[in-house]
Amino acid sequence: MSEAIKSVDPATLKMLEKAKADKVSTAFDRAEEMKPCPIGAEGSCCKNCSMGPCRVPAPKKKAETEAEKAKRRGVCGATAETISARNFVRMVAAGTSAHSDHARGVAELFLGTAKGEVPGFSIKDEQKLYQVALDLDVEIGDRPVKEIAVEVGEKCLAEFGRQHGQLYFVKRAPLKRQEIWRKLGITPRGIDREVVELMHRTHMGVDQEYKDLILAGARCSLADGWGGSMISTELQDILFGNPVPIAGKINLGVLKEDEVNLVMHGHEPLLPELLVVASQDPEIQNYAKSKGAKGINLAGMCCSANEVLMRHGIPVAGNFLQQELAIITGAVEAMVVDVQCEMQSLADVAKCYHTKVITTNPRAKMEGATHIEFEEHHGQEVAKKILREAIDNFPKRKGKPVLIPSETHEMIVGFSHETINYLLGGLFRSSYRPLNDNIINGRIRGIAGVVGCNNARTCHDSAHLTMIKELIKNDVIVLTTGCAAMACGKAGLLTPEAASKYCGAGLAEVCETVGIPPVLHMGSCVDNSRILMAATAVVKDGGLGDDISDLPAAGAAPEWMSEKAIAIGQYFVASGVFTVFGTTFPITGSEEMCKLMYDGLEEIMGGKWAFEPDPEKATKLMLEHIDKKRKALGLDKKKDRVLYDMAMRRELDAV
Ligand code: NFS
Repeated sequence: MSEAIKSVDPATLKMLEKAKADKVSTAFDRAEEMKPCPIGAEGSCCKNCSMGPCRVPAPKKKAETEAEKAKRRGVCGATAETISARNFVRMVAAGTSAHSDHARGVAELFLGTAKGEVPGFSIKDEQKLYQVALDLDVEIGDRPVKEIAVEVGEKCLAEFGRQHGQLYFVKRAPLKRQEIWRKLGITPRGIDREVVELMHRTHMGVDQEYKDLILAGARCSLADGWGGSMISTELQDILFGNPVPIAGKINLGVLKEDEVNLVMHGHEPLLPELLVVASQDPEIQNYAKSKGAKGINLAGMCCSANEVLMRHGIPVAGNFLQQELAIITGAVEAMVVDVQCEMQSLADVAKCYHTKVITTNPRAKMEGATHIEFEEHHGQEVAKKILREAIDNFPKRKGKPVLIPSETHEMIVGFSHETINYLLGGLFRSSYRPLNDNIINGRIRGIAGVVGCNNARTCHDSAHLTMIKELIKNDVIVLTTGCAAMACGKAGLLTPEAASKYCGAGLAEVCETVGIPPVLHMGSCVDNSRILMAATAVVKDGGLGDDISDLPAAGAAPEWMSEKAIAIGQYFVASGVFTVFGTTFPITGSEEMCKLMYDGLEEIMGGKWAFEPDPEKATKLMLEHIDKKRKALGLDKKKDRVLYDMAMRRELDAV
């Protein structure tokens, strides 16, 4: 295999060298050794019944006769487009389930906390509790906080099993968007219901109309974006605090040679919150010292990292493709995992070093790992037990070769949509007005949400960085989450200084005036719901149309790999966003599906998909879309720059 560059991150490359020397196999190696199945990659394999798997790959020659096309069917007669749509929406169902099961766990813990039954947790952000209560039609009046919180918890939990009507947060969307969903019959009812219905529809012999399947997939995805993911974000904010800008550090260099290194990997911030507190306990600190360590160093990995980074400034060891590499440093005493994005190989890699992999969630066990279950009623003891396991492991590192790459980068993170509101408008006039004004006057050309995973089949972090640098160079402000956000952190894009270094003159001017980075880290993957809220806030502030689909905005996941990413993409599209995915795309085997997803959807729901593995070309598509929307809003004509005085501002506010 050719010596393609595997990562643009020097720390990653150093660790891959070490892996080679240590004879440890990583995802990078396995991706080289095993080629993906081309039929599966294009979504043309149906294994939903045992008459198959049936394969209906795209025809080799372009023009296919009707007779040839008619032959390209599964045993049951399913067409390529039905198979492709079924596979696609099953990914949406799985992604929605992942985010929503996470949300259910948070809602249960929230309710327990509100009732005072869960030691170690409390309601930290009362302000946000009141805001959320209003959206859930919970009366505030002069009721005690506890009572309000219990009702909020109960109502959120009921959203999963709701059978009729619509999810509460649907009404947060712009009115026009809600109307589109209603007309299409895709307003999400209950979260579990949408997932179950999608699994039913895609069972052998049920829904065989690909457009109908995609609409059902949209409905399910909306139950994620405006349901499960949004519930996670909101309740986590109330429990742990709404993020505000905070400084942090990122990359494998955050691991420390002389301390006990514990990496928190996964997605749910519940146990990590307790680990943060317990690690500061003098008893635990002294225990670490008794074993010869200078202290305890907590670091995050994947989306758990984003959660504790944004709220506590805990350093981040790396993103998805760096999970094995953290262990390969030889410096990690324990890697604590919960759910999602954890490679099964961690247990094998850990065998080559002294690292203990500790699983903590009853839903996610791993052969070869130690299981210490996070039981919320004894959460604090569990956290201490895990820390002691890590500390006990520290002496085993002695005498073994350790190589921690020196790379780390500073960053500013924690831009919730409320924080953006405050930063832009100031404490007394919080508003998105200055953002809208700058989009209208052209200093900012548009908004992009660049999110999602890493993928071992493409150069690690490369597509994220190529795309994001190009966007900010073209005056597009970028909102980011997940592994994309971490790629930006490592490359220095999450600092206010990045504005003068990488941005076009207009965006640089705005960022420098407000004092923000041009790329705003909004959190973990469930926090993509914050992007929906930010987009809605921009619409509601006025001057840029009356729906999300009117905004000069675009979304992308250039290095996606997980089913969650597909669910996110689908709810972006169903919310009116033009969304570009890279790597491969699981519908390319059906021409009809491609026509619908890349084109037809725009007419019915305002948003649409695009697939473009080349990040430069993908960025071009985003810019073209942004310009198309600017033109539709009449913002394409060059306007003189106006410095607003108070009178003009008041006039603007009155509109
Ligand atoms: Ni989200 Fe992808 Fe995983 Fe987080 Fe990273 S891989 S879809 S970004 S860690 S969930």
